[in-house]
Amino acid sequence: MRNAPRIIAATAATAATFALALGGATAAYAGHDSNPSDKVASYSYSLDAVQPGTVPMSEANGTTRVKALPNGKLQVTVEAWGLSPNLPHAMHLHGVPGDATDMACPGPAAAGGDGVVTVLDGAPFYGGILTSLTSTGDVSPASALALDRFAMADASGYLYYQRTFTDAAGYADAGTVQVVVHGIDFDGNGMYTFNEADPFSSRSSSLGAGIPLEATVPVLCGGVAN
Ligand SMILES: [Ca+2]
Ligand SMILES: [Cu+2]
Repeated sequence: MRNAPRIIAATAATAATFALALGGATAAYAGHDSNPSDKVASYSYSLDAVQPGTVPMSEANGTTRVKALPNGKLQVTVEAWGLSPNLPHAMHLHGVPGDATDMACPGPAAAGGDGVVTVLDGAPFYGGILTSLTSTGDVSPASALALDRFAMADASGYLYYQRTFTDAAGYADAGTVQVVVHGIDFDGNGMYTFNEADPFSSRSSSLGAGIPLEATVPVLCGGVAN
């Protein structure tokens, strides 16, 4: 059965699994400050490859800007190069809800024995999902894997994303979130699928045996702490 091409669809069950596995960081920021005299806080940083160089198609790079606007809105911009082309890339604000805690990004050493930094390998570094950086619709952790609503890389692997969120989780801690971009088409077949003939594409996501590793594997991460 795993030989059959299976493109990951944005099922609610899959998304819920993803959010749960990452701690389901859904705590509300009910008390955040929307005082109109707040200053704009803007954080720009690089997005760096998290995988060992031996992982195919993983040497991307990028930049991001997280801007907390005084009206309670959060603007997130992501620009990346070298991503797997013509595919959507799940992206999230990761972190720890509540008191500001600056997390970090995993490096290649987090890969462990299997040679790949999986979502769960990275979670102790970047925390759970605070906000799903979708292009339209819901932005909660429940949309973590809603691949039909994430930005696509173009044919050259370039991706541009910008969205302004209202009451996004992460607003209160805009300086402590990590931006994580996921998805690597290891075998270059243009799909996030299982491919038993490929040593990487044959693997399951750390989030579930039915999900291809390709769809969820982190490729880029960045944050103020890094
Ligand atoms: Ca593939
Ligand atoms: Cu993520």
